[in-house]
Amino acid sequence: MLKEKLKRIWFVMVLSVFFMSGCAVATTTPSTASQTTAEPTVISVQTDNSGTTENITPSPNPSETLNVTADDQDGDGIPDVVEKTYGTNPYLADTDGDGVYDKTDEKPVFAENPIKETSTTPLPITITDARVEDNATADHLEITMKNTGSSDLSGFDVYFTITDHVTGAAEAYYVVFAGLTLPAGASATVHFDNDATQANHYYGNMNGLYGTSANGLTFDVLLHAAGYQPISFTVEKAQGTAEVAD
Ligand SMILES: [Ca+2]
Ligand SMILES: [Ca+2]
Ligand SMILES: [Ca+2]
Repeated sequence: MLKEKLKRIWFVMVLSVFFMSGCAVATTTPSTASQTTAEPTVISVQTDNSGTTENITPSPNPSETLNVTADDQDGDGIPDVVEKTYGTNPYLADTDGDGVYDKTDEKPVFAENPIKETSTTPLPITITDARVEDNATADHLEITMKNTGSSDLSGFDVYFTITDHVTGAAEAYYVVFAGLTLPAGASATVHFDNDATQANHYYGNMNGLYGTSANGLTFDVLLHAAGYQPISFTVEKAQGTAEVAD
């Protein structure tokens, strides 16, 4: 009897070792499988990103520092009164938004277009109003847009040129609509009036053509949101007196 009992105990021990080693294999297999599936997920994300947008947001030259004083409100090294002579914005160190501060920018009021969007997905935006005069307050570039899609939109930026009808002089500006998210179905009005204390208000250069030329002006606007094909439209300013500076 004792011999039989010892045999059964030995048999149970052998079975236990067998199952334990089997379990070890079983726990290893899913771990290997999860690593295999994780790899293509990362690759597909990278592919999507590079395929939809190549937009570049310029940033100020890190080798330059700003030194704000009473006479130089934006700290770009050009006194406020001299900015008027230069035709640059005394409230903004980088008037044209190209990433180079006014003092060292060879063309401080002419930015190259940095919007390099490759997406062909239509931007679900309708421009319901765009004006550069007859504003409710002091005249400035003002754009009202409606999100006609079913998703919230963000990542807006705009590039616009201003051309003088008589002299042919031209300026070009790039502006990022920082902090602007437009919910599906909603409208928003953006202003270029230097009133940066209010939401949806951005900088506008009243020392440039818009504020100094009495000739008719054409604004060619390129509006973009990340992942969508940009839309373009034109706004005209009639011949008349120059707008009030600042
Ligand atoms: Ca300045
Ligand atoms: Ca400036
Ligand atoms: Ca600049």
